[in-house]
Formats: sequence, structure tokens, C-alpha cells
Amino acid sequence: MAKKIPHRDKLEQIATIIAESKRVLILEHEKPDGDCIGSGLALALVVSSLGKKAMLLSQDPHPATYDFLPGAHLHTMTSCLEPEETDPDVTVFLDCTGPERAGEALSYARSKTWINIDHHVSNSQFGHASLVDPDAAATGELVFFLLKAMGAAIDTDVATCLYAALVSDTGGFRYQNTSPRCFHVAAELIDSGANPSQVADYLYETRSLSSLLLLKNALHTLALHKGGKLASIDVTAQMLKDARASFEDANSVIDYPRSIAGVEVALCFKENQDQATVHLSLRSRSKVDVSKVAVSLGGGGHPRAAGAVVEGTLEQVRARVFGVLDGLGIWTDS
Ligand SMILES: [Mn+2]
Repeated sequence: MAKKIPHRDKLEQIATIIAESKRVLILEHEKPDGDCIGSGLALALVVSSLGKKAMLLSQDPHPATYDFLPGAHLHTMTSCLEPEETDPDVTVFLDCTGPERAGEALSYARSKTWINIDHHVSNSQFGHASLVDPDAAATGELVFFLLKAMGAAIDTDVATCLYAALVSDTGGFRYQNTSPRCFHVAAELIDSGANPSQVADYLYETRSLSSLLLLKNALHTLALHKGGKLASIDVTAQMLKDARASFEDANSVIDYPRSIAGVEVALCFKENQDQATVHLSLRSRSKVDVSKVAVSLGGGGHPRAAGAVVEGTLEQVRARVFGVLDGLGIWTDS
């Protein structure tokens, strides 16, 4: 079991700040994913159980996939209140490489003290106290150790949220970030009441009809490039409309080009409704660091999973992205 708490000094510093605070604001990044949602709900539940005011805030809604997680009553969106209506003693940024990743929620971070907890290599080390550990499979893994440092009890609700964060960021314990420590933490969370089959069922075995109809249309655009090492797929604004699908419904579309035998890099181009920007998702199987490609396009992420929002029409963005990929010189070695 994970008896030893890593980063004990930093975690105790963060725990002290939280202990001395009455109003704790927890911020998620734009388009929140399972890791920052699970981590945020878990931390908010614990802070609230300590008799403090806890608010989990995000610019964008939580995808319906995560509706099963406890603690939703502590979550608010920026569209529901003005920055002046919050008066936090401390603001905790979760899973954010920099403060700007919180999007509109950043203007609510009006406390003197900022805490930064993240596992992205590209984190800018902002904040008065920070814990950035790229070896952590998920921010949820770090929040687990923070709760230990706080001496907080991890009940079934908190365990479920953190377990979902781990499952989500490791793709169900399948990605390269899946480490022994991550499994140790997962085991403790199961001991504390998290239900692995229930979480897996919600995250991987349940999908909206819209997302399946969207996938049906998107698959028509599946294309291979670079001798089969690069695969791309498009999700147009029209497809989203026809399937009555949301942007979140398109999240798993990229798994299909990535799954093709021989493909090293997969791209998913998602056209915005205004057709003026395109959300690009990138995945790689084992060799190419797609976070570098994303950063060169103004985005970010991890070596195996990254993304960027690129200005232009679908055709313009495609040309630009293929230009960047051509420059990598990695496609001719077979
Ligand atoms: Mn994460």
C-alpha cells in the first residue's frame, strides 16, 4: 500500500494553507475532463466536510458522463455568478498547466494565495504553493496524497471521485502513465469504497445515442497518410448538427483512427460551429511526442495525448497541421 507520502514537504505546506482557510475556491481547466472533475469534486467534498466553504468552479459544464459522481452540489459554472460574488481565502488550480487554463474562471481567483496541483510536464510552476509531479498518472493521484497529508478521511464518495480521476486519465489503466503507484492508490481507493465495475460501466460502457450517430458519420472521413503511420478523422459542424451531438460526444472519436494497426499518430479535427476555429486532438501510440506538435500550434498536453484550438477553416487547419507533422521527419524510417 502507498504508505509513504511523496512530496511530503510540499503537501504539508498546501495542507497548512487549506487548514488556515475558511473559503476555498477550486478551479478546473476549460473543457474539464474526468481527472480535474474527479479531483475537484473529491477535494471540494473533503474541504466542505471540514466545515469550510468549498466551491468547485469551471468555465465549461461537466460532460454528462460524470453525472454519477457525488459532490455535484459543490460545483458551479462561471455563467452562474459574478467574480465579485466570490471571496476566497485560497484558490486551488487543479490539472492546469498555467492559470490561464482556467479560462473565464481565472477572474474568480481573487484570493491572495494560489495553490497549483498538476501532473503536466509543461506546468509553469505558478502559484504560492505548488505540487507538480509529471510522474503522477493523474492530478487525482496527487489530491489523494494531499488528503493523506491533511489527515482527511476518505469516504466512499471521495474515493469514487478520485478513482474516476485515475481511471479517466489512464484510459482505464491502459496508457503509459499507468504506474505501480497509481495502482497502489487505486487499491486504497477501492478499500475506501470505490466500485471499479460501476465506474468502468459509467466511463466506458455507457454512451449517448448522439455520440454513436456522430461516430457513424465521422468514420466516413477516416483517412490514412504517411504509409499508414498517420491517421486522421474529421468531425464537422454539420455532423454534430445532424447527430444532435455536443462537442463532448466527439471526445472518443479519435480512439478509432488511433486503434488502426500500424498507426503511430492519430488526429481528430473537430470543426467549431462558427467554422472559424478547429479543435485538434492528437494521440500517439509509443514514439512521437504529440505534445510538442500541440505546443507549436498554441495548445498543450501529454506526450501521448494532446490538443490545440487552431484558427481557420477545416481545410486551412488541416494544411497547417500536416505542414507541422511533415517537418518532424519521422515518417520515412520503415
Ligand atoms: Mn490530468
